[in-house]
Amino acid sequence: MTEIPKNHPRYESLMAREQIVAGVEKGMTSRQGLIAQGRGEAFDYLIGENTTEGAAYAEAVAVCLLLLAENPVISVNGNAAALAAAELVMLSQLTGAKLEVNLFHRTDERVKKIIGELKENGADVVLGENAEPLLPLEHERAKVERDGIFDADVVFVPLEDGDRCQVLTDMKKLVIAIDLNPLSRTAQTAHVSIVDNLKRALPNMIDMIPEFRNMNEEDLWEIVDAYDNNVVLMDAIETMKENLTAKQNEILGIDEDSD
Ligand code: PTJ
Repeated sequence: MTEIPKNHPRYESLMAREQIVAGVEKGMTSRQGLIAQGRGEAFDYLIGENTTEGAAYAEAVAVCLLLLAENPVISVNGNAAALAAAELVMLSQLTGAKLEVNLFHRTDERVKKIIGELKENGADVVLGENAEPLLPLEHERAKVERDGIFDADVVFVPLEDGDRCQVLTDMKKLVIAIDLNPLSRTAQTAHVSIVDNLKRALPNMIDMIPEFRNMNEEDLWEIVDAYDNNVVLMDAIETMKENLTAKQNEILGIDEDSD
């Protein structure tokens, strides 16, 4: 692992890279996961490497939905496991959501390694080893467990690659996604799209749980029902446009505050 000094201006981002590289070295993360991380970094740069108001709102709604769900499942892939295994386990414990490993570049070895990582971080049970091709997809993401994603009413998919999200919504499941790319099929298809870095979104969600845990179902549904995912997606795109314009003005020496 490359030693990154804490005062490096890009410390957080470089550390996340190291985590993904370590995930590949451990056999949990796919090599393609390195590319996915790079794409995420680029969008994170555009959003300002901060949790926007819109993302915080989506995170709150996601927490409400997880608390309301009868059979919530958190789907874990190689990138999520490398970046935030402890937080995924904590979120599952605090909301009662099951953890299931579901991979695009699936191998039994990777599934076992990710389950091992989640258990090392405190998980008791992790589904995924007994997955069957139950989803109408022609790739390995079709393999899910009957008691897990197949039967879930709410599925939380941190870092997804598109078509499974569509299939899950077609199956009338409510889907929460984390994806820094607001233009992706996943972000456009999910019911709640969190346009934020997984590494910020999960701790935010964990911190929000005490605020919602004791609310009655009616109040939680009111929050969920008032939510419009398109507004959140538009907000993310608007923030990116504003950040690009501000940078452009800075390069051109235009003072935004002057008339
Ligand atoms: O472990 P596997 O085999 O299931 O494979 C996992 C990856 C992520 C490789 C696979 O699902 C994949 O190829 O995904 P994509 O199509 O590259 O999509 C990943 C999305 O996540 C992209 O839109 C990225 O912008 C986004 N992303 C990447 N890193 C982060 C992120 N979003 C939030 N936080 C991140 N850290």
